[in-house]
Amino acid sequence: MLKRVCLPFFLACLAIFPGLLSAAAADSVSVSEPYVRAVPPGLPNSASYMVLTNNGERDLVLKGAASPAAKVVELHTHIMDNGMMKMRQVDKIDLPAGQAVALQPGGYHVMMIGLQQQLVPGEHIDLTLEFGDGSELAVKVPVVKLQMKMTKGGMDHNMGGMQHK
Ligand SMILES: [Cu+2]
Repeated sequence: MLKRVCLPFFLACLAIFPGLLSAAAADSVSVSEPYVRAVPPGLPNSASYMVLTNNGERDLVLKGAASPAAKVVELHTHIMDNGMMKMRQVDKIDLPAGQAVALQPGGYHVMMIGLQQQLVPGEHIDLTLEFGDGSELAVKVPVVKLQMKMTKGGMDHNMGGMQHK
């Protein structure tokens, strides 16, 4: 009895919500305010920032990114260690269902290591976001010149002085 009810119910559900099985993470995530920091010539690294909103019903993860603008692109976060701001690579950035996650200075960022092109304010770079299910989202990221902030005991990693471990 239960089986007879369940199967048609399940099929009916799939018919109504085909997206339950087929929706790619990339289709559920919107990107707002993306930018990548312009850096002076000679500095090898930069970082890009954005707000990622998961408009779907499922929790998703950002697991990586790629760009022709840099040799290596990694997901990073900042942690405070003995009063020093340090960067750490992370495997993924969680994107909870229905929430917006900000990648911003001092927090999560997309690290661009070994720049392959000059980051000129007003121009764009191509960035591809890679999600946990393997789906990808292409983003045009404008290059923006930001004020460098030197703080006591901490240094912005775009100054080029910080080591990656
Ligand atoms: Cu970093």
